[in-house]
Amino acid sequence: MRKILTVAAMLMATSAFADGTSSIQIEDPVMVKAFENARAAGGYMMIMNTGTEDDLLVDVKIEGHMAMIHESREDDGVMRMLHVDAVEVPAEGMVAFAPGGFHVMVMGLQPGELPYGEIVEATLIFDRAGEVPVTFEVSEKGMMGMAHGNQAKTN
Ligand SMILES: [Cu+2]
Repeated sequence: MRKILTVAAMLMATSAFADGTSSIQIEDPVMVKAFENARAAGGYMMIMNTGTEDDLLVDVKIEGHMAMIHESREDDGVMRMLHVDAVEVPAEGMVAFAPGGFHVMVMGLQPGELPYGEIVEATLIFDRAGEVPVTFEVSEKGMMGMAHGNQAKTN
């Protein structure tokens, strides 16, 4: 009997993450291109975790596009972008996706794809919160896009 109760308790704990009330909130999403026909775009936003447990952003999906999580890092004075497998969003904390740091990278864009003003529906995938939709609007490079000026450099 004790075993059955334990299993039931585990099932209840698991279903708590699938009830549609996500503890993840996204604010100020924007997708920036360095220039109109740029081959890549960078997605920026604030990710807030209002829950009491740490969460992990593990993937990003945009239908019809190749998207991944990148981090810009300065290494001996050279700005590099690295693919990251996961970004921790601490309990009752937040993580900024901003120029010079984390961003959603969309690559392989053809001329005319994702014009300024286009709405891009993306899905962020979290370890605990599951799928969280986010709507980016493609914007012209302003202060927000500065960090992507070096993306064509390999060294
Ligand atoms: Cu990038």
